[in-house]
Amino acid sequence: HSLDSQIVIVGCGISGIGAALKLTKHGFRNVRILEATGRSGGRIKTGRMGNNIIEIGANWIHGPSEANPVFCLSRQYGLLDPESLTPENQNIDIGGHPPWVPNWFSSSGRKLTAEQMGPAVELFSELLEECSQFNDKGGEPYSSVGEFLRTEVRQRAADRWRGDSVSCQSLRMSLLSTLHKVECCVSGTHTLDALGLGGYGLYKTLSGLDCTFPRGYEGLIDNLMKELRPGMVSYHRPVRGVHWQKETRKGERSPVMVECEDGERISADHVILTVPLGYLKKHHGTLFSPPLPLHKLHSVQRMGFGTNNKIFVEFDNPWWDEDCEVIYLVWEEESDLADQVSDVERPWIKKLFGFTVLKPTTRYGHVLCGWIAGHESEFMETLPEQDVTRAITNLIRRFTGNPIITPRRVLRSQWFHDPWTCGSYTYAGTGSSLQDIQNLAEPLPLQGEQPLQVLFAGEATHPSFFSTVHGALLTGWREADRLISHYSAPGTFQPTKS
Ligand code: 6YU
Repeated sequence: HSLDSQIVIVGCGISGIGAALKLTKHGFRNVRILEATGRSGGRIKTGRMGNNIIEIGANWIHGPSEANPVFCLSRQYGLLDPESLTPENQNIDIGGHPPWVPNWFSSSGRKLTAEQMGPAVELFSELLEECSQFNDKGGEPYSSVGEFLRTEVRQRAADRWRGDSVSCQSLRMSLLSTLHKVECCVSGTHTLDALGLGGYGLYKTLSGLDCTFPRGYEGLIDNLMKELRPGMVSYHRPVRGVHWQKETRKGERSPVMVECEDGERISADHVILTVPLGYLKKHHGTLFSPPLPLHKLHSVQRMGFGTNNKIFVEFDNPWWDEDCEVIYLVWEEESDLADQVSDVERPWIKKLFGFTVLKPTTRYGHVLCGWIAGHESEFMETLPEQDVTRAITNLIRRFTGNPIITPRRVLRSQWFHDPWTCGSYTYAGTGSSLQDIQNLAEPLPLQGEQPLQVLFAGEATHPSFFSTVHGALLTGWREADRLISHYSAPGTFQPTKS
């Protein structure tokens, strides 16, 4: 009977959990999840710093509104603050960039004003908005977001700021360099030169002002896990091989064989693979036999997967304004948007764009979350904790002009060296297009006696919500639906557009 099919899901992140739930609710009896680590949630990971809850991985529900399944589930489980549930909050359309109240500090220890900085912020958001339109318009005047920004910034800044003082113009150029680093964090890339200009507009935002989980993102995972049959997940069970068949003999059962790190071999009719794109990039050569078809492999290579890390810093007293939500650090001598990592002497800490402020203060005390992307972020992961603390302390002393200020505690994430993630999340690399994401999502083999042996879910496979939790969840549901229609109405499966 079709409901007796053996289904193995690799990975117990939100996409794997979503797939398992949908399949078991439909009635499939033999679904199991193999997870490499000792926990569920993957890149949804809530930790502690002292008495505070902190998010090591995913931070916000991006676009919390009716169209967002993560919002709807979290509301159903009672995990959100009342403000995030209001219709007003759901209707705010921020286009991916929340209107946070900023403070700007410069490397000479000065606080900068909105009057000085405002025009640079406006120019940068205007250019990003233009970037997101190339996908619909078609055509890429430049190959990367970085190249487009560099060229346009030079022209427009010279035109617009002609009447302003040289020092003011130069500070604005320095802020543009900081905003470049912000975007590297948002997209999880080393440099905007690696972001495809056409691909940039593939990412779609939903309405709703981004919100957090007062008791931690992992509450969502805990609630979902309670709905799964106990024992369905095997922890500490990394998969090292997926053996599929290009051609099967008629009537042959369980055509896929999953090989675990401990040597165990599990036969299955279908495998849903939810491992991160970073893991696939690194291990596809040994993971698949036969190897991935070339078009699929090329898409794995063209799509980008970079690193974005957080460094949490706790203070006894705030050095930012009471209403401040984000702190930008402006290095005065920096003035271009080029990839500056070629200078090996350049300290890694310069890539940290600044901090977001954990709110409300009544809950968190005075805790900042620093953000750092790219190779410098990957290097930071290799340093002993006290080196990171020292670099952060010196940085804050310099930008505040206060030589004795000392953080109470520092804690950082290390996503690049996480062997089961190998980075943070997906971006559309230069030369990539929607076709690449569709190739990533394409099952193996699509046709033949035994189709749908290996199915692909995970955030990287969502056409417009890659890099997010809601994107990941939707792909888990999509692959479960693919199997459900395979048995109930073969040949009719159409993934929904969103
Ligand atoms: C979101 C946010 N957020 C910050 C940081 C990170 C991510 N995301 P999983 O990896 O969860 O699961 C796979 C499992 O597989 C895992 O458990 C592994 O252990 C296991 N596994 C691997 N190999 C295995 C093997 N061989 N055998 C067995 N098991 C194996 N998303 O919505 N809001 O604020 C953030 C953020 C630091 C690291 C995020 C955020 C991304 C999500 O966390 C992520 O997509 C999902 O959790 C992935 O779930 P999954 O199931 O696919 O994989 C304009 C424009 C630009 C475009 N980009 C824009 C935007 C925004 C992205 N924002 C992110 C921001 C933050 C801060």
